[in-house]
Amino acid sequence: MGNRIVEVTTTAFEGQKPGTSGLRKKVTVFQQPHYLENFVQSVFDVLVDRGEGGPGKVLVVGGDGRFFNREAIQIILRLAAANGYAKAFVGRDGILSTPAASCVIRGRKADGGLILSASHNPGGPRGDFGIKYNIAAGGPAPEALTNAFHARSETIARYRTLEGAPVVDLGRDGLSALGGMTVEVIDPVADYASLMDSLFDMEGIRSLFRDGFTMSFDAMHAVTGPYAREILERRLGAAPGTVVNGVPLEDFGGGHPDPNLTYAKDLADLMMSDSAPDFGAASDGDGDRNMILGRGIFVNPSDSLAVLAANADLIPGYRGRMTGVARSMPTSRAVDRVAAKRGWECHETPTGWKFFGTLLDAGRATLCGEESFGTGSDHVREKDGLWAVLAWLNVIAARAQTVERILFDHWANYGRTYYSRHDHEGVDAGKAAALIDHLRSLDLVGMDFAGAAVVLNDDFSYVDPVDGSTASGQGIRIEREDGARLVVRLSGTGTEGATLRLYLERYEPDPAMHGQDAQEALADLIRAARDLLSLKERFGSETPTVIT
Ligand code: VG1
Ligand code: CO
Repeated sequence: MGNRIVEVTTTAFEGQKPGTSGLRKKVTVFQQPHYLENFVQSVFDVLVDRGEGGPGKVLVVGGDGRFFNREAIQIILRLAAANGYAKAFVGRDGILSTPAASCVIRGRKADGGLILSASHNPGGPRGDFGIKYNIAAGGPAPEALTNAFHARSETIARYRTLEGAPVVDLGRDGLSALGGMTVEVIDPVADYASLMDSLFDMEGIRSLFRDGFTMSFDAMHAVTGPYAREILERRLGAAPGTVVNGVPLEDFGGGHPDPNLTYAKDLADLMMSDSAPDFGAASDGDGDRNMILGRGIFVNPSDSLAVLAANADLIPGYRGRMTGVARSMPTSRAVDRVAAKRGWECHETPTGWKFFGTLLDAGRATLCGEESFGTGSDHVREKDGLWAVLAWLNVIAARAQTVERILFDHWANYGRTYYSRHDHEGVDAGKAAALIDHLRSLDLVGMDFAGAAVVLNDDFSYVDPVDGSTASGQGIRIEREDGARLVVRLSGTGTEGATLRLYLERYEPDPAMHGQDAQEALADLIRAARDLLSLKERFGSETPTVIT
């Protein structure tokens, strides 16, 4: 108490423009005096104008625990108090996974939340930091809002904070006062764990583990450790040690907490070895991504979405209430085939979870997913790593089949969509932009692409069927008459150079052909893509840095 609200004069920083998922920059950028304050005040200014933030409002704050998380939270709390917020819920020790933050915003009826995360980007003093705003529905702010934050950040001249405010003790649950604002430190896991209890056949999964089912969950030294331990080991009875790398570290143990075959290599190797457990899974820095593996088999995220949709009736929280599915444009069309068979709506949105929000709110999508190891549903408004793991466990328990059996059965029913993403990380940003411009200028319709004619070639744009908002320039699509596709876009989450992403897919209806390696099945398309893009000439190498 007795803390004085002060206005601090500041000057605008260039480039405070949120990308695919919030503002992500090097930690050193965020550590500059006024940098974080400017952005947070810009967010609050926009929200106050819209009646969604400031006086009397409730904010949720938490992050993935990476380096600078705690300092950032203290700064944010002081700005929130000085801007008139009535209450802030904060995860203990500043921790909230991204899906848990969404769950808390919704469950505690907050007006929004600030989530501190750069997801799977490396952490530590030389790593990345990030911040994003989620709206009252629990989802990432839509583009109209993030554009407004950016515009405001370009003209900001002052921010409001508390002078002489104490550092809030984030280590203990409970209430304290910060200026006129009440801070409530909450258990970061509890709300989320009870939501999971309400969705899945927990007893069915418990008996699976009781009967000797084995699993390895790699939390990658990131935020899901405490969530996975509580849910998998304590509530579901998975053997102690099921969760590995389960203590969140500020630098993620020096690793790259991205659950794919490259960065979660230890888990992938284990699952392909003779000592593989029945089931393997991993999650990313902020807990919204998932990787699913069976003994000796990797489940492509696009297939994972399709399998979960096809089996949704086996999961109590979804039985009989599937209305639609949605996937990001570069995600394979495996789920479209399930939707077509069941008569559900099927939506194709731009990359980034923010585009699913309106569809989920309107009840027009129940499950959604992205090829980038993101799967989720209308239970929150973020993709949700552990949710996907529990959904798979539920399906495995209900069907009493291995992951491999479930996958091959699915392909036998719906056909298999061979799919792969090739990333070229750290390429020259100017050259990458020039490549996209070049692709935009082409019209390939009618031309041959690796043995079949192109029927569609455009730069994807999207009209939201719920609110009519539009997004253009979302990725180059080259689609053949047989449905095979190449999609090319640039990453919007990196902090250095550019990352070029190539997405390839081809449909194979014949079950006799379902056992191929994806890279081999796509080899012709991959070759044609590299040639069309002149990767070697433009970037010096045509070999991707990451293949998923
Ligand atoms: C990537 C993925 C995208 C995902 C986004 C945020 O974006 O491709 O599907 O929604 O990351 O995920 P981009 O623009 O780099 O391709 V996370 O787990 O980093 O919050
Ligand atoms: Co993430």
